[in-house]
Amino acid sequence: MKTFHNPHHHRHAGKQEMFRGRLVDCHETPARLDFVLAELQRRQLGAIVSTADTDALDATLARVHSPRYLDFLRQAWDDWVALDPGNADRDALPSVWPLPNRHGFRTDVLPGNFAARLGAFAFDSGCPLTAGTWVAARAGAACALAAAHAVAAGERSAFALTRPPGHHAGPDYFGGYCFLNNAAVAAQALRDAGRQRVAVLDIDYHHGNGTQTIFYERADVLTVSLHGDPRTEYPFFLGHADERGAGAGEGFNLNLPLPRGTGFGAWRRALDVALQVVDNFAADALVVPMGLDTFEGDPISGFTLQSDDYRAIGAALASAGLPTVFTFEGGYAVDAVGVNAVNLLEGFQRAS
Ligand code: Q9C
Ligand code: ZN
Repeated sequence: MKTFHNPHHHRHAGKQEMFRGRLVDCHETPARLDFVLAELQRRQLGAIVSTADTDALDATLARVHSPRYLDFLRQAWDDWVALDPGNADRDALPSVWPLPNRHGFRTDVLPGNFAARLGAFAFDSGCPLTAGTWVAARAGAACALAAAHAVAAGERSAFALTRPPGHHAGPDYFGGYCFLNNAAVAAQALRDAGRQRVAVLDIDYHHGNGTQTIFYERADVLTVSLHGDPRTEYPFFLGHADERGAGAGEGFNLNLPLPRGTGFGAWRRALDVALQVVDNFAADALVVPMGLDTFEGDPISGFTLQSDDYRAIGAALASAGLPTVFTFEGGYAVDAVGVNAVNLLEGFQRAS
């Protein structure tokens, strides 16, 4: 399996995230990707290609994110520093929100004040935006695009070693360590390359709210997510079992929330349900937002999967028999994330 690796990923390195009234060190660090890369090299899974080419990216990005969000993100760092020259040494975190859809707060008129604009495009204060965020996120999305193109051209599978992650980023917002939705870019690129029905099967611990929302009213992209129940787990405000899609997309979204503490047996049964739904959809390509934060040792999550379980997950995903793009999402047990990621990919490859 070929890996498309983002050589600019380290330019996104947040210092601290707001958590329950305190600033704590960021969980989503460059070391995460470095561990995966080192393990891929050690186990020789396949060629590793550095990809930052963004020439073809804008057209795909424009199909999954709004123009005003992309404008915002492109300019965000300069606007942050213009707000206060001292900000050059500080990450941007939002501190005021319009509460869309509630209380009449408006988002149709964007404030001139950048701190306010930051809140209009963010849904949490745990996702620092830094000097290198735009460059890193764009190069990451370019990896997702390249992986989709490889699969569209006939490869059985490809791995987009994206960082920052993407599945929480929605049509016009960032949050949950995500800025550009890499999995949505891959799914859209597969559609644009002529695949008629694309399934997204999100196995990160957290609900893939961004991807769900981007495709919620579409019947050509099925979104399925297995995750910690949002009644107790981030992102809290989306990811319930009764969200089934809307309009033309009705019936084309499936959420399988699982309680905190879920182990591999129950998780694996939920995966079988997900795979059956993908099979019924008659997908001709699959995108897997691959979070490894379902691992027992993950510091911010609540499932109890073990390193060997990821091999079995890879094999189960291969049994769908579909051309498959993997994107790298969460996984914060830094010294295990490389082994867990490559176990899954190797499990897939051996079963293919
Ligand atoms: N102190 C992904 O896995 N809140 N994002 C965590 C921990 C946000 C996770 C709070 C978790 C976001 C891609
Ligand atoms: Zn996650």
